[in-house]
Amino acid sequence: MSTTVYRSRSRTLRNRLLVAAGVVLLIVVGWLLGRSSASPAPAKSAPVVSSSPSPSAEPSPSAEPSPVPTGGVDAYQPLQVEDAAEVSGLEMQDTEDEGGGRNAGWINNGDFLRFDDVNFGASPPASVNVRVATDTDKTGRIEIRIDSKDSPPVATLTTSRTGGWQNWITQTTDMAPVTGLHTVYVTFGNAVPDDFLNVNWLRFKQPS
Ligand SMILES: [Ca+2]
Repeated sequence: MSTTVYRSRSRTLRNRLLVAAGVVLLIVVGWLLGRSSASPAPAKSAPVVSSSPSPSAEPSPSAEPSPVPTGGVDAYQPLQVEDAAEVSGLEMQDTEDEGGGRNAGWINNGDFLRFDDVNFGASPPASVNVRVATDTDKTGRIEIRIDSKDSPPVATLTTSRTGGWQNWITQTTDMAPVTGLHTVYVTFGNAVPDDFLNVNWLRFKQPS
């Protein structure tokens, strides 16, 4: 009696499990069918790979010669102080120098000028000219620095009286080699706080 009951119960349980498994199977099949019809066929949507050559056929970038930077401001034309991208501590005034324009005046210790994108080209300058005037007995320094106003100077000039604040002379000094595009800082130094210099322009010179 009890054996029959157990068989009967186990058969009922097995039938229920079969029905449940069938339902699950139907759900899974239905989901798979819906998924395959909703998603685009990968083969049709795959992008066409271009007929570009294999990477090994392309020239290696390191094999190319480094190009000379183009653009910017020509280092071998006068850089007028009035065209500086930044001036610090000094003021501009109309100049009495030949060619007219403006000059920087009231220059004292710690003042500077900044010129952006100065192009020295592929071969470096040998020297730099700076157009100056001063009427003080106190000497001072003009220093040319590259890319940072705190970098070591590539050129240094010492200034002394020219005979008047509008008596202009061109001073020249040799400089360390610089090529390519750079920010140029012109910094001014003096042992005393007094104004010591006027500057009209500067120009880099290639070897003659
Ligand atoms: Ca000028």
